[in-house]
This record gives sequence, C-alpha cells and structure tokens, in this order.
Amino acid sequence: MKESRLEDIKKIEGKLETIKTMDFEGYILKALKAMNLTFVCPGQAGGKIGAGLVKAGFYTVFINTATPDIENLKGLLKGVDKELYKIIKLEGFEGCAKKREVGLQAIEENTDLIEKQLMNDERIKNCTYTFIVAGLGGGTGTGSIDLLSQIISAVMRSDQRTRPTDEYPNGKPTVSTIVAYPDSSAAQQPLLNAAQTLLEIQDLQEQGILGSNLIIDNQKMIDDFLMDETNTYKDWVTKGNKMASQVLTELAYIAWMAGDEALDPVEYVDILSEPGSLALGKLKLINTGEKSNKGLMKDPFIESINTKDELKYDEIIQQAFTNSIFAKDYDFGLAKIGGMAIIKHPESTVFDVKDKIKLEKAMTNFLEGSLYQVAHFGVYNTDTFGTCKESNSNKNEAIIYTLLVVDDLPKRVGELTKAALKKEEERQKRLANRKKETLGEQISKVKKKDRKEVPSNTKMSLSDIMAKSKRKRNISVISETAARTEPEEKKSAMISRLKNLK
Ligand SMILES: Nc1nc2c(ncn2[C@@H]2O[C@H](COP(=O)(O)OP(=O)(O)OP(=O)(O)O)[C@@H](O)[C@H]2O)c(=O)[nH]1
Ligand SMILES: [Mg+2]
Repeated sequence: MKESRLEDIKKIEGKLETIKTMDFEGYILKALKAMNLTFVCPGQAGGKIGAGLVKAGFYTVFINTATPDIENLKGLLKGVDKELYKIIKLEGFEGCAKKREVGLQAIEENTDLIEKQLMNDERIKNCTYTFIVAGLGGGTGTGSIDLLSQIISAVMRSDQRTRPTDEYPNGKPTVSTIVAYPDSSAAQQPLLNAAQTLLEIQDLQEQGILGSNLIIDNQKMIDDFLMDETNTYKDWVTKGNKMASQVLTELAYIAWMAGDEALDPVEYVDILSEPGSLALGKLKLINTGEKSNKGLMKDPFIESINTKDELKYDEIIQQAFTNSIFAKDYDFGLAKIGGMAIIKHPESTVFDVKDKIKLEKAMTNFLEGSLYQVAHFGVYNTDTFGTCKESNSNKNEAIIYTLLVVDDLPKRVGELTKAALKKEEERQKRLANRKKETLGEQISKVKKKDRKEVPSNTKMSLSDIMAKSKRKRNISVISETAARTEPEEKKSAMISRLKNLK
C-alpha cells in the first residue's frame, strides 16, 4: 500500500469522530475511510455549501472578497477543527457586486496570495480529487472559476505532487465544479453571469481541465421545500446546502466500503472526471411489510418506495435515476458514463441475490443505447442503517445511489441559459445602434456649425477649457481601465505563472 494511503487511513480515525455527530446515513460509519476529496469555495454561496463539507471532514479552501461573508462563514465554522480549512481574503476588494470581471480581477490582483496559499497547498496538491463550489449568480465565484480550475488542475498534475497521477483513468481531469443555479426570481444579470460561467465551464471541459459539473438548481430546492410539510429546516438554502454536502459525503465513503462488487475509488473518479453534467440520484427503499405497493413516499431528497413481495425493478431504476433533486430534468438519452451503488442489509427483506441481478439488468435496460461508455456497479452489505448519530440495524431498508454524466444541461437551466445569452445579444445590438445614432447626430451638429453658427463656447474661460479637457482625460483613463478588465487579457499573466509550475 502506498504511503499516502496509509496516511489517509490514519487520518480517518479523527474524521469518524466528527461524522458520528451527524445525521448522514449510518452505514458510512462502516467505511474504511472517505475518499480524499478537497473543496475550493469562492464566493458566498460556495462558502455556505463548503461549510457543510468541512463539518463532514473534507479539507476546504474558502476564497472571498467580502469581509461580511467571511465573518458569516467563521460563524458557520465555529468549533470546527481549524486544520480542516483555510480562508483566503482577496485584498483590495469588498464584494464584486455581481460583476464577473471584478471577481476575475480580484484573483489577478492577489496572485502572490493565491500562489502562497493555494498553489502551494499540500493538501490540495496531493488529494485524490478537487471540487470548485460556487454560486452562479454573483461575481466573486463566477469570476474566479476559470483561473481557479486552471491553477488547481496544474498543481494536481505538477511534478511536486507526491500522490501518483495514475489514479486517474486515462489522464482525465482532476477537478470538477459544483454550481448553484439562480432560482426563478433572478434578474437578467445573475442569469447572464450563470450563462457565461456555464459556457466557460463547458470550454474548460473541452480543454480537458474540468470533469463533470454538478448543478444545484435553486428553484428545485425551493419547490421541494415548499412541498415538504414535515421539514425541519429553517429555510430552503439550509436544507439545499445540507442535501448537497450529504450526498457528496456519502458517495465519498461508499468508495471505501467493502463490497462483494464495489464501486471503487478509481471507478468513482472515472465518473466524476467525465466532462458533462453530473446527475446524482438517491432512492431509499423501505419494506413496510404491506402487501400492496403504496407507490412513492414523497421526500424532497430521498425518494422512498414502499416495497412489496414483488419488486417493480424498472420503476425502481426509473425513480432512482430520474427523480432525485440533483437528477431531475435531464435528457438521459445523452448519458455518457454512469454508476449505481446499492446499500443493503446482509439479511435484507428488501433485496435478495436474485433482486440484485434483476436490478442490474433493469439498469442496463434503462441506460441501453444512451451510455456510450461504461456503468460501474456496486453492492454493499452492511448491518448499520439509521443515521450516524443514531444508527440501527434495520433489515427493511435499502438505499440506491445513482451517478450519471450527461452531455447536456438540465432542461430548465439549458432554456434559461439560451434566453439570457439571446437577451444580452439583443441588448448589445441596441447599444451599438444607439451609439451610431449619437454619432450621426453629432456629425449633423458639426455640419450645422460649419455652415453658419457661432460656436457656443466662445465665452468659455481658459480654466473652463482646461477643466473640460481634464474631464475628457479622466474619461479616457476610465475606459482604458474597463478594457483592461477584459477576461482574456487579465488571465494571461496568471496563466504564464501557472506554466512555471510544470
Ligand atoms: N444553493 C445555494 N445558493 C446560494 C447560496 N447563497 C447564495 N446562493 C445563490 O448564489 C447566487 C449569488 O451568488 P453569491 O455566492 O452570493 O455571489 P458571490 O460569488 O459571493 O459574488 P458577489 O456577491 O457578487 O461578490 C444567487 O443566485 C443565490 O441565490 C447558498 O448558500 N446555497
Ligand atoms: Mg456575495
């Protein structure tokens, strides 16, 4: 066993202690350890989602421009082991007011800090896989995704890495994104930020820098929160963030569970590192002992099905892949690579060996024709169910996790992305027309003056003229600054620093 793996196993003892206080699925207590995933979270939304991941034991780097966001984050992390996270405050900025170019500028103007705190971060450098987490509506997160992806990808592939890169099948990407998409009350600016960032992510995926992208659709979170009569969370954001950290944590532990047939870390990374949208499903099956199938027991995250003597395999698979909050709204005809993990009791009243074979067949049927790569499959027998805080050995419960990378955006996100880009194009056209008109008007005015009129500024004093010319100079300075914030130019300096890493 490689030394770095032994190190990880030593570390897990501590991790399990914190996990024991959480209400994640109880079986994860039986995992040897969690995958060594790290998270880099720029901006406020990234910070709030990341806070839950730190609490689950994953090393996280927070990056922000706004002091109030950082103070709020410190509050969320109160009592958490400081070894588990790092907060980078980008100097010279206080929030980005939803401007992506300012978010980019904030990283650019803090290169020394980023180099010291992020490029030289041993834990990021040597982890198995990194996620960048950000909200798509603001400026800090969206403006920094591009550079951060390139930086992290470069450090994880550099010679300085002690962890061998051969863990990555076929040299695939080492970084994925998790992004929160604005809800339906969002204005054009956040929607445009989201659209431009999604295009940027797609571009980085095509370059082989980014793997899958998990989209947290805030509107789905709100809808489910409103529908749920029994929920105990104070608001949809708290609940949504918890769901995200929970499913990521559970999958990271599954990878290190002993199973007859396991979805092991390399297979898990094989899925995560595939460019496209990551659809995650989770379905809980409960055998209530009733003869009739009561259908779905609606739960916003864990879709539960009452089972009866005869299981409806196709329905289970259909529900597992399409109905969870992070899996809804996808065209599964465009799925590229997938996986399924079943967690069951060794004496399960939900599944027996035959069921397992039939489920696997149902999964193959469901995905047939769409997957052009492979589907990884894992079955885990465990006598620990319930939650980590309060575990039990319920034989009547089973959990199915599904992972699929789809070569498309979810429907709502795809439609809004197109609409936001079109609206912006029209706005730009209108602006260009208006400029032309103004120019035309000016020309006709000059022509008039040439003809006969006395210039209106003949009475202007020298100081007036100087002041006017100074004003003009200032304007030209401002427009030069605006041009300087063009993303391509801003990125070049940082990228040349990155090249020195290799
Ligand atoms: N899922 C989720 N979305 C959030 C959360 N906080 C904010 N958002 C969403 O994220 C978007 C705003 O992004 P922020 O992260 O606040 O922006 P920022 O990156 O800090 O950038 P600036 O505020 O412009 O400096 C909005 O669409 C919010 O609805 C959160 O905790 N969870
Ligand atoms: Mg903010």
